[in-house]
Amino acid sequence: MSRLTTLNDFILLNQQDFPFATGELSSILNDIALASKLIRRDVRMAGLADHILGAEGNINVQGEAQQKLDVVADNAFINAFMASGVVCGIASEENDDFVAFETVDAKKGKYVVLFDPLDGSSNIDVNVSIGTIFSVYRRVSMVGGPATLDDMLQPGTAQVAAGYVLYGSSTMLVYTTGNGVNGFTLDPSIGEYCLSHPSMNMPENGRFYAMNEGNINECDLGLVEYIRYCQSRENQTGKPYSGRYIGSLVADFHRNLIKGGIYIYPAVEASPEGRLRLLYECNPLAFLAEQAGGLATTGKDRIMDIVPSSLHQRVPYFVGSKIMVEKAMSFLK
Ligand code: AFP
Repeated sequence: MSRLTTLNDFILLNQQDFPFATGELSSILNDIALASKLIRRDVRMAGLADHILGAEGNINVQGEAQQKLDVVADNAFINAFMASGVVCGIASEENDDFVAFETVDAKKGKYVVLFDPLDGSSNIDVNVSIGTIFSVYRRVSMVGGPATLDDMLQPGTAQVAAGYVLYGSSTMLVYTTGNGVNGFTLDPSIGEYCLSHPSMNMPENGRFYAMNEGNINECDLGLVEYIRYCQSRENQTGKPYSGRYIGSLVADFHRNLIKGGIYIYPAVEASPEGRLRLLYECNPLAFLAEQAGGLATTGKDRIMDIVPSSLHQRVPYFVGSKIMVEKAMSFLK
């Protein structure tokens, strides 16, 4: 029997690929892995345990009803990072403002982590895949002081690591530190993430498109034409692409990463800036997409080049197989 490579083994083996290899980034990845196992445990109990299903009763800064599991997941990550001594602050979808950790040890941390603790959380109550998305940056403020807003508002090109956890039919952790993309599947019997998808490459082209087509009458006419093209026989497959939209960005992205495809959330009347958040949804998946040979743009510009102006900034998002994203962009006026 060949030996399993656990996430821990893999991180240790590849530590030298990371430009600032001091073991600190590795410890952040281990914290994320641990927090994700706690969340997975709760996700698996949804439907059985009262404290897990349903709304928390709060509305977050995005104007969305927080689910109980959103809050559980947010706390699991914050607690893991706060205790790490490596992370000086965080920003997340669930908190209006960023959090600068106050202990002396945390202030010595060189990193900040931006995350969406449970993406696609409206799918929790209906037993559909959800995910966690994360992005790690080196702080730009002075080590020893509190984390600042400038630490959080860095362009995607400054990310040192990014990834996601998908709580699906199995639980997977997929990440990059800028040296390709690797995927690990949780073996629940031993409680370890094991390398299952080494060196992931996104096919250059695909036959899946993912968009909330309920919005079609509110989009740019060029995009309407692109969707018609997807539904026609004019594309490279000679038959209509298959539409697949889960409503959990992580799950839609993961399918496209493996099989090839495009995910689109454009500017629409209700969300003229787009719906998805640049810092903890679009940038991390853009880093993964590019590392796997794909593309991520606003329809015009590269996502990772955007200099953020606020924590919860939204942008239009076109991400996936390179040829498909380029084709979609060619239709936009
Ligand atoms: P939630 O986490 O609030 O469910 O948002 C999910 C999400 O950010 C992304 O994961 C989905 O693809 C997208 O929003 C769904 O938005 P629509 O419901 O407007 O299609």
